[in-house]
Amino acid sequence: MAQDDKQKTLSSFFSEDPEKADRQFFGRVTHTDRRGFLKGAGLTTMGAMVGMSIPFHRNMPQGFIPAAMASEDVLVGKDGLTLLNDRPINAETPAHLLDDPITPVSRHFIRNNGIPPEEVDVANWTLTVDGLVDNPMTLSIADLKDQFEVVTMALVIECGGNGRAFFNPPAKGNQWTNGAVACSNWTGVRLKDVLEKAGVQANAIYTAHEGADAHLSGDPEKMPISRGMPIEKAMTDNVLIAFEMNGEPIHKQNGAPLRLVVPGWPGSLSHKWLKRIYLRDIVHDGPKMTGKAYRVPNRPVEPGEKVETKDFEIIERMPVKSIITFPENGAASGETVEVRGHAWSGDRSIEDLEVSIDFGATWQKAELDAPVNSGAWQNWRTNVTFPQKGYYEVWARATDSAGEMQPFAIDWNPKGYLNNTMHRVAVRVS
Ligand SMILES: Nc1nc2c(c(=O)[nH]1)N[C@H]1C(S)=C(S)[C@@H](COP(=O)(O)O)O[C@H]1N2
Ligand SMILES: [Mo]
Repeated sequence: MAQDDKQKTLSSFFSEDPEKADRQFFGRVTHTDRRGFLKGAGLTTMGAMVGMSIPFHRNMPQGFIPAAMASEDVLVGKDGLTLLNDRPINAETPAHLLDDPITPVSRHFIRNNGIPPEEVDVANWTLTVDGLVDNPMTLSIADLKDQFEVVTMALVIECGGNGRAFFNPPAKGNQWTNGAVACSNWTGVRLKDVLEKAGVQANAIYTAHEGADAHLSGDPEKMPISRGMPIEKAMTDNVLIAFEMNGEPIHKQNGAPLRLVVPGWPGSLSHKWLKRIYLRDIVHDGPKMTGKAYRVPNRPVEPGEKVETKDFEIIERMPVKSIITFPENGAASGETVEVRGHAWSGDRSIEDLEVSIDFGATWQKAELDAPVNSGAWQNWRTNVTFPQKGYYEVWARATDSAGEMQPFAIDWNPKGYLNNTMHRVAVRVS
C-alpha cells in the first residue's frame, strides 16, 4: 500500500468511528461522552485541551484523540485519583482527598476487573432474580423503586486488596496504598426485601452475582468476575441494590445504572452493572470466587511462602482500619494541628481511635463520631501539639467493638489482602 493510501485509510477509519479507530490503532480505552465533542472539535479546542499548539495538526486524522488526553479520558468525572492501571481501569484516591465525611462521587475509587459497558440504557435495564427462589423475577429500575422501600445509607466499600502496596515481598496485583476505600451515600432498595419477595427456598445458602461488564479477552462467553455471599449476609439490612450515589446517577465507572453495595465485606461483593442475582445451594464458584482470589491462607505463613490452594479460605468481614485524611502526608504544619480521618471495621463499629506523634510511645484519644448508620465509616478528629520544630509522624489506630485493634504489622499473605496496619503520615513542623 502506498503511503498516501495508508493515510487515507487511517483518515476514513477515524471519520467513520473515531473511538473504534483509536482503539484499533492504538489499543486505548477512550470515553464515549467526549466523542461527539471531539469529532466536531476544532483545532483551537484541541490545542487548548493539550495545552499548546499542535505544529503537525494537518496530519491528524479527523476525530483523532490526542494521546495526552486519551489516558486522562478514563477518569472523566473523577478528581485527583491516581491511575494504577488503564486496562482494566483501576484508580485510587490519595488519602488526603478522602477528607469529606461522605466521599464525593468524583473521589470514589475505581476497581474494575473487566471492561465496563459502553452505553447503558437506564430505562430498559433489568435485574433478574432467580435460582433457588419460589418466584423468579425480572425487574426494571422503575419496578425496584415502585415495589420496594427506597432507602439511602452511607456505606463503606473497601477493596480486599487495599494496602497491598505495603507487603514485602510484594504481592502481585494493583498496588493500592490506602485509597481503595470510600463511603458515599447510596440510594436503592434492600437486597433482603427483594429476596423475600422472590421467596428464598430452604436449600439456598449462597448468592451469585452477574454484571454487564465484558471480560478483558473480549470473549463474550467469559465473565470478568462473579462473586457471591452467604445468604445470612445477603439478608442484612444494610446490603443494598443501589441506583444512586450521593443523590446523583451512579458514575459509569462505579457501576451505573445499578449495583450491589455490600458494606463491611470485600468490595468485590458489591457487584457493579448488576444484571442478575441467583441463589445457590453451594458456595458460589464463579470467576474470582475460586482458587486464591479474594482468599487468604487459613494459617499464618512465612513471607514469600508458596501456599497450596487448598489452604486458602474466602475472605468475609474486612478488618478494623482507619485512615488519616488531614494533614496530608509530608505536609508542613504549625505547632498545633487538627488531625482527622475515618475508621471502620467489617460489620462492627469502632469504639476508640487513638493518635500518636511519638512513634507509638504514647497515644491520645480522638473525638469519635457514631456511625450515621450501620455500614458507614466513623469520622474522628483531635488536636495535636508538637513540642518543638522538626520531623514527626502522626499515626492512627482504631479499636472496634470486639476489642480488635489495628496492628503495627500484619502477617504476610500471598495475594496481599486485608492489610490493616496503622496509617501514618509525615509532618514537618517549622
Ligand atoms: N461487575 C463488576 N462488579 C465489580 C467489579 C468488577 O470488576 N465488575 N469489581 C469489584 C471490586 S474488586 C471492587 S473493590 C468494587 C469497587 O467498586 P468501585 O469501582 O465502585 O469503587 O467493585 C466490585 N464490583
Ligand atoms: Mo476489590
